[in-house]
Amino acid sequence: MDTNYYIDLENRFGATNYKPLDVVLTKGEGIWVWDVNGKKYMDCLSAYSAVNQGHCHPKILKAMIEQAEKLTLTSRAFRNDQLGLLYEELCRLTNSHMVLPMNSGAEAVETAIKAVRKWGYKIKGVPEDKAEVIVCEDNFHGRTITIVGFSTESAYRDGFGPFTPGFKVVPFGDADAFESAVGPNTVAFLVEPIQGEAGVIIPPAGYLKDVRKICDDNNIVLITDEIQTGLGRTGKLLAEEHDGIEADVTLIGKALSGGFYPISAILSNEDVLGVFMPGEHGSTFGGNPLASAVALMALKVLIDEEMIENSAVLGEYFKEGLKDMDSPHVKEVRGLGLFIGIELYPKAGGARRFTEALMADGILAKETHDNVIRFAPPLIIKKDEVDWALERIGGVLAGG
Ligand code: IF1
Repeated sequence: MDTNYYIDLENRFGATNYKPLDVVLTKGEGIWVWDVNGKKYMDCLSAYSAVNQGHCHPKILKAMIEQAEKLTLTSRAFRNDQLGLLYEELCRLTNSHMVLPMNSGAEAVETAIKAVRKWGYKIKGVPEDKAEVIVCEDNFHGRTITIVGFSTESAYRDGFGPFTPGFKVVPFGDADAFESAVGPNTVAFLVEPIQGEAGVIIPPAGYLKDVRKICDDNNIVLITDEIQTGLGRTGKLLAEEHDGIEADVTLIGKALSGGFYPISAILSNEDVLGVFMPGEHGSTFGGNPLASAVALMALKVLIDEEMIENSAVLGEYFKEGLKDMDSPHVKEVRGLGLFIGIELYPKAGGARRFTEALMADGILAKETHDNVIRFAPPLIIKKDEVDWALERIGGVLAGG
């Protein structure tokens, strides 16, 4: 069967909410994926950082198969012998006190919003139904009605109202603007350490430190969405470590399973997650033994195989290589670890033609917001593989 057969099937029967590059993948191993014609590509998207450990990591695969043969799902009506082990490991690694497992990133965000609202009423003493959460312009936190309701991107929100009230939007990277927006009923500030979808936007140095202090001074819960930046992507286990701060609530997902399974988690101190009483929140699949066993191994290989250090070292190397490139189109190269964006001048005619040219050359990368090409390969990439990519990216970006 050729590429067009699969594309036609998707076009005939699939909802129209995506416009993927026309490559049909059938196999993945490490940083490489293959299409149905046998052509090999370097994956520089990593499923939006869900496969930080590389495609089909053999140890995660083994853990998944072994657990699938034993027990996959109990629901939380009963206990299982994997979930507690995952809790303990997550708390140890991130210095958290409590964990709540969910499935998707958006569910983790929703859960955190529920938790901080309840915390606001029970602990902070905010009057009923008055809790307010402050978020940032150009945020991306997922696709539920509540989340798109506080998005500032019209494509994500238009036509989906009415929305959940109780959110205030401030510019990203501006701690003063956040402080000015704080009111007596502010319960939380929700922020991405680096805005991914907005175009790999890195806030000014000291931003998270300032935000941390403002939250402390005003008894506000700091929630960091590390669903994309977490688990080694930026060269640290959590991006907050770059700023030497600890959020009160940290959201992780994506690479928590190394791409094998949807699993997310809310990590917090006891104050915040401690507000949930039995029956007040849950999920059929959240915390199931298959997900827990997969996540345990996904975390183990991330650390044992030194992927986080590799992300820091080769991310810097990759970024410097991109900066050294002679291209009339490149306005800025920015990034942290293996989370890198190239912003093009508007006159370059948009990033899509470059991602299409890269695909022809054997590199899968994704444009975001018209003018940014994002490079986020699995964290196991090696130096000679970065060199291989740089050579091709240089060729594509040099063109007229
Ligand atoms: C899609 C973007 C990336 C996220 C952060 C929460 C979520 C995401 C910081 C929700 C999800 C995904 C969603 C995916 C594409 C991708 C994405 F371009 F849309 F913005 F990565 F940059 N917080 N991001 O990045 O997690 O519910 O999807 O598990 O196609 O929507 P989810």
